[in-house]
Amino acid sequence: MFKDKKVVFSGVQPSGSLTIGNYLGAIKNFNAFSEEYQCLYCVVNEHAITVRQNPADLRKRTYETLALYMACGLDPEKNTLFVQSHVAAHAELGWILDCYTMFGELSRMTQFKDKSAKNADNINAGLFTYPTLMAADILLYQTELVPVGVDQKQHLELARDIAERFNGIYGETFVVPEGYIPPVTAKIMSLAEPTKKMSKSDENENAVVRILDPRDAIIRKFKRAVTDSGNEIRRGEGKDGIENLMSIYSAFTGKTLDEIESEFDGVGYGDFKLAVGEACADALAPVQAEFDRLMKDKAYLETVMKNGADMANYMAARTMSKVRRKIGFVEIK
Ligand code: ATP
Ligand code: LTN
Repeated sequence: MFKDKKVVFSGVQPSGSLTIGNYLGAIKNFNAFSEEYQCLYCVVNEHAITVRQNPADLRKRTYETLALYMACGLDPEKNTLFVQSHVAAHAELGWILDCYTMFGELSRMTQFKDKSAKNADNINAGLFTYPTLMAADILLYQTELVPVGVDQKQHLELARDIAERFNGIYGETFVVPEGYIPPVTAKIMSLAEPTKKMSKSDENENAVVRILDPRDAIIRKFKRAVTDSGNEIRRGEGKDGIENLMSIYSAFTGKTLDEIESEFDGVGYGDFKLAVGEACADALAPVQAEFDRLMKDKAYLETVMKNGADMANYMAARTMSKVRRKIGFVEIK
């Protein structure tokens, strides 16, 4: 059925309750590819354990992340939705690619530096090789396009380098993937520190708006968002906080940044923040309702996982047999 379609792959870690950064920077854009491409969207639970996770929470968030994919509009009939640990080939190819990735390359990854600083008591080897597992996720399916937020650009470039290196040694084996980074919402910033990325694992609850936050919490968090000492709703030097709110408002209403500047000409920060909070809460309400409905039916979620895993395993097996043959691993029937 999918034979001639190009492949799109992306993943989200079940490492916390998803934020509007995950939604606007990644998941919301996934829908656009479903007709034209063969899309695989993965819950990357193996990536999540690079930071210590409570087992019960990890299990629960795996269901939740899958349900959120669907609540955000991804139809499991049109997309392959699956869980990383259900396809053993991710870990297998991850190991193989470790052997074609340099220590120096991994040492330069900014996410590794950031996460090592945040988790100083647990700088494990998996945190260091996280990007080779991500390269394996992508290369396993001969992916052409990877929709992600801008924070993943460096990992994506490494995945391309690894693919090219492997192809250079063994001949054409992997498709070299391209990133798709959305124009306005590639990096939603923290509401508390608008020069920092909004991150689902942030300890400050006021810094993050979560897709599942109740309406009053969403509005309250936007009201408290850190801005600047000025009073104009426009882009500019030192206006990171306002610019971030403008991007969020733009994404939820479809208005351009120019339109927003004229709409709020002469309006104070307080009223603008309320408008952003309301637009965000309105847009998320149907997603939340659908999420609640889906979470009541675990059996259905498990059927989706199982079907997704079957399709992903089938596709991964084709790449793996090619890889093993090229490297010189003996295959037995
Ligand atoms: P963590 O805090 O656990 O590191 P995270 O919030 O960074 O998690 P990931 O699961 O690592 O989320 O990312 C899933 C997708 O969401 C990726 O494509 C990532 O680029 C995107 N994304 C994450 N945060 C943002 C953000 N603030 N703005 C835009 N895109 C984002
Ligand atoms: N590293 C990504 C999550 C991720 C991913 C992927 C994204 C793991 N594997 C493959 C795209 C393609 C992150 O967002 N931190």
